[in-house]
Amino acid sequence: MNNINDLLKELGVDLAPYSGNQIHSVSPINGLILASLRADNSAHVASKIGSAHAAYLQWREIPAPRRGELVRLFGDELRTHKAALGQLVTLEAGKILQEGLGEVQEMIDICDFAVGLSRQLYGLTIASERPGHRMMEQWHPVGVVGVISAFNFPVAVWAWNAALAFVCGNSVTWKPSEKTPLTAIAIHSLFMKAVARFGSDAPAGLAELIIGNSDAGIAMVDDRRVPVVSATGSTRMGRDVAQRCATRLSRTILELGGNNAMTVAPSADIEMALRGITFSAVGTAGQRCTTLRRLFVHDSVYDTVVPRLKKIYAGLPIGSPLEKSTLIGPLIDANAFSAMQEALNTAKSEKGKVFGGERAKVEGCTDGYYVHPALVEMPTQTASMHHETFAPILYIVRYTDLDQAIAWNNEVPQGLSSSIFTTDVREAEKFMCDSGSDCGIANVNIGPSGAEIGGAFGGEKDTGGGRESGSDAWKAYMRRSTNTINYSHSLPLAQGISFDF
Ligand code: UN1
Repeated sequence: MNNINDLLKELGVDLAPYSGNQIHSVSPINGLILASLRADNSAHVASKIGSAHAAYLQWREIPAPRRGELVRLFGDELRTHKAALGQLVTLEAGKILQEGLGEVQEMIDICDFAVGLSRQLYGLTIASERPGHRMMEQWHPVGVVGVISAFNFPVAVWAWNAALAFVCGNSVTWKPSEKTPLTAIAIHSLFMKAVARFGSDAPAGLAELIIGNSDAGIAMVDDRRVPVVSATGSTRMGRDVAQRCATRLSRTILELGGNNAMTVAPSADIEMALRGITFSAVGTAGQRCTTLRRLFVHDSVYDTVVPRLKKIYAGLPIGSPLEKSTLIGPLIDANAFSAMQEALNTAKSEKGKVFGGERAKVEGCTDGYYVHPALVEMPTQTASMHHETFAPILYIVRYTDLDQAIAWNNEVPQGLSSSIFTTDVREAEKFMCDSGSDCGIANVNIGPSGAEIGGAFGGEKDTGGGRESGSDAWKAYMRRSTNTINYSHSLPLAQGISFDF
């Protein structure tokens, strides 16, 4: 089923309340408009945040395991509609069907995680220095969580944030990318189905959706009733969000640009490394924040790895992401294509040898921007390699010394993901130790992309420092209260202070 109207119908989406002419959902597959929608203005945003705040005041009273039940029901909706939703992601974001389905699976996984978490929002008990006293920590809901998401993971990123936020007792307002409003509307309507099945203790306004341009996002970020803003996208956008939130001293969870590297060491399992490189460099047409962008290959294996890689690249099926055999779908739009060409030209001016990178013709999709993924052999790590270009460009540099490769890994402003292929335990541990990779993710014998939801996801430096998804990332969606309880008959002061009167 590739017809947009059939898909929306199956997902229970009614576009009537959203119809307008300000936001256009354009399919990157063929450049055709899927739907035209109206944009929320700042008054709409304020009113949605008002409803979300009122919903939070009620929702926080519901016991956390019961809140988990709503997320469980939502996960059920996702399971039921996985195929249709995966296809919608493919139509609107252009990623291949396998990856569209994978993204929905990530949502299901985080729902399962959050349901378990709803019975595990543990606080500590701490030994008090005073007799007859006990200290403990409690975790409380924080309020309205504002989520900003990007086109490339149009549904999963919201789910990582929202599933945790809901079990933690918060409400959520969501400003998705203006390039992918339909997937957001579909998710919103599936969530509302779960709310209807859950019953009346889920307040209206628990999940609010803001369809609009960046001014609508700014209105949300500037609203004092939003104590946590979780933003995924470019470093430029994240810096603006961080500055605005700093003005009103609200919290941010930032998941911004990546410029992820892989080191292929002399002892690497080359077949595995080639699989890892290819998936992480060309998957999602190079448009993941975790995409492999820089490859450091040891001198002793360079002349094996690079020719093999060129051969693999030359045979990769490029085409409509709706075709089962396609592995490389389109770039999101014309701007992404120009940015890629510009980056390749700069690489040439830095003595890079470019393989691939041209526009690819795909029959029936003439207005889509399809490209041959590019390999660029560089003499060393050059200035342009410090920038993230959201396209399938893989720069390759030869190295001789692991310290040099780790230094290059860490030299760029971004710090999201990294990996090493080696079968030498010393090298693997060195790569992951205190003086190894400085990224939020450091993998051994797998590529830098395709993280599971169980780990905390995010990175350092220009990546923004936030952590989402698994591990203890939930703590960012709660406020901590430290409680000291005196069950004695006297009032000793801490630090032994005497204050007698
Ligand atoms: C993103 O590109 O914004 O690790 C997220 C991965 C996916 C998430 C990517 N699980 O590649």
